[in-house]
Amino acid sequence: MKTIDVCLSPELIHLYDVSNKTVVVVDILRATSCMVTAFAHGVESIVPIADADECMKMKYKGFVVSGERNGQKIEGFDKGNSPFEYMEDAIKGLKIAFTTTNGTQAIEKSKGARQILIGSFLNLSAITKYLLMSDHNILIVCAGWKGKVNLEDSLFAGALVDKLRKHIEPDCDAPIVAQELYLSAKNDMMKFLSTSSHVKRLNKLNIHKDIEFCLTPDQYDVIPALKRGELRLL
Ligand code: 3SL
Repeated sequence: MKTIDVCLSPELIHLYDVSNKTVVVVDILRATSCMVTAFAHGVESIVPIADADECMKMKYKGFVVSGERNGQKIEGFDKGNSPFEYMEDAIKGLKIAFTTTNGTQAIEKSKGARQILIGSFLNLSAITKYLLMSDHNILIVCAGWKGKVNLEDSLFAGALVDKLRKHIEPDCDAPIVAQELYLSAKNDMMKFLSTSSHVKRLNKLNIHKDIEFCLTPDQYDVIPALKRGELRLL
């Protein structure tokens, strides 16, 4: 039977052998939710970049530069990190260079994996279907917050484990922890997350509707995947 494991923070990734695994990177609030939304609205490709200055340089190569630090759009950048900025018709066909506080760092740290996919509640069923068909063991890498574990990414990990569990064996205890967390939160995830550190942080920026949207399952049937340093539709 295939196995599934959950890396609750990118700081723990050295404990896993990713070379033979499909890695699903998740940053529910809000990086991977934005990426999935952008592809669902016709973006051609996204280059995830860990460093903000490196990302800015991509502007001179014709890329739209997007992202945030500590939740706020970076000065001089074209776009920030709200999914609602990636729903316009004008984004069709764009090439975006993207940097975020945690999400793009988690992608960087996952490099070396057999395959890297971008997950969010918005494409939960699409990811589930794909993983059920694939032959490879799975690792969900939660972006967390600056190396620390967070609730929202752990909840997504639990939701995915819950959907796959009948067909896939947990490799360790983290998938069981995540699934239990999800089962206790699934009926009202907004309420469950109301005391989480990142929701409190984002509420200060007045972006309640982003949080609500990012927790909505199955809005889009797309899976972004990393190929030669850039994300494209699978
Ligand atoms: O950390 C990240 O990658 C971001 O998604 C954080 S924020 O939601 O934009 O604050």
